[in-house]
Amino acid sequence: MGSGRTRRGMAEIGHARPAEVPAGSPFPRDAAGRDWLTVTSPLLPELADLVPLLSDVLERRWVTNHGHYARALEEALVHYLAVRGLALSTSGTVGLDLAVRALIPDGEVVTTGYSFPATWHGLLENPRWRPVFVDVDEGFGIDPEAVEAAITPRTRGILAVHAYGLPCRLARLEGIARRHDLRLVYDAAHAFGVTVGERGIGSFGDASVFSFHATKVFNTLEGGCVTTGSAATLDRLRLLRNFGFRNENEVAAFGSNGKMDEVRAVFGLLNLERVDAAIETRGALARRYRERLEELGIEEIEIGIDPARHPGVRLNHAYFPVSVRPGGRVDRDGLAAWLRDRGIHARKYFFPTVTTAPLYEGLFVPGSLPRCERASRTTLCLPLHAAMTEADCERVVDAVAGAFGARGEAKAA
Ligand code: T4K
Repeated sequence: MGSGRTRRGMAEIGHARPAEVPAGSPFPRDAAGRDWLTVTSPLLPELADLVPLLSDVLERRWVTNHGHYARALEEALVHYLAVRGLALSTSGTVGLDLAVRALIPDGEVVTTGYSFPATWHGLLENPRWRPVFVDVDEGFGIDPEAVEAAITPRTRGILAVHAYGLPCRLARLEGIARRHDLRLVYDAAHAFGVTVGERGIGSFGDASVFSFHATKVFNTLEGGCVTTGSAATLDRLRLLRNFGFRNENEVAAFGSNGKMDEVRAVFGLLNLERVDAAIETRGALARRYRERLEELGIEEIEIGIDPARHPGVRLNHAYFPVSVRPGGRVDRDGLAAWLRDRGIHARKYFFPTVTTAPLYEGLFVPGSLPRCERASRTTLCLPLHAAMTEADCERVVDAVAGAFGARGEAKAA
């Protein structure tokens, strides 16, 4: 009887939809009855492929703490990401915390003012470190010159972000880190699968942190990892993600809990099989966006990523950022609202950021981050994910055209 009630309850939950659908949910339909087109949608395995692996997890009765599937995923990712060492974590945020703790001595950490708050909240919350925010270059990456100018006798590390999966100025940053004896950690949350020449993006710097959140190119629902070329750092990362236990009789560091469970590892292993196809689809859609937007020639819109400017780099097309020039017919917020009214949920990544959120007032010199400020106020990420079709892409382009009175929707009206 008890189990019958449980089954009924689960069926109800399975069919439940929130009475009031939150903004941005994939559930509602637009006025024309079309599904919302969200900025992203998770890569997910087939149920039929999940079932045997999840049954195996249940049978093993080993569901977390470096289990069979977590170890298999670590091994597979070392190979896929072309890195020497890798520690899975429960999220990208926890991965950042582990990497900073493992590598950066107490002091100042020079970082970018243009990112998702997860990049610096750990630094801000812990008095051991003080983030020093510097501006981005003409792309979206931290400006190496600004990094060098911000170095003081108290500086201990650099925390750079491969925003939208675009590699930072790697050689310049490595040179600065070497010259000033600083640890270099990359927030590679967006950069899964990116390669530079023969090298995986996670092989640069002292460590790189990836996010495996559902919204990323590759996901384990929630999750992440830290990659490093140093055996000593890997050992430290493993210690820190397991409460500091070296073995059951020895606790050797003030660690916390950053372990990935077996269910998520299973999702990861299955998604890994599909991620190259997903990146290819994303790439084709990004090319189509580019072609169609260039055809439209809307002077207020600048496409954020130009693959031609990254020779030798395999991009992952994690995002499709466009910059909307202020003072034109429609600004960024106007375009976001226009698209939203048409069932398209583009996102203002990264808004708010350091310069655009009152929370961070007093943490940087006002006026010192003009490019961050501009990027945060003008950038909009259009929907881009592997479940999209070319027709979805056209729908977005038509809506953008309509917003600026260009072809497409406006012409059709
Ligand atoms: N560093 C950087 C540079 C980052 O961007 C992030 C995270 C991190 C570090 C930290 O990594 P994690 O600790 O998260 O592993 C999302 C993600 O939650 C966040 O991971 C990500 N960056 C950030 C850029 O985006 P929100 O608040 O925009 O997510 P949300 O819930 O609005 O989802 C966005 C869209 O995705 C929805 O409109 C629909 C779609 N979606 C989302 C979920 C969760 C789905 O279709 N299904 C889903 O299950 O932050």
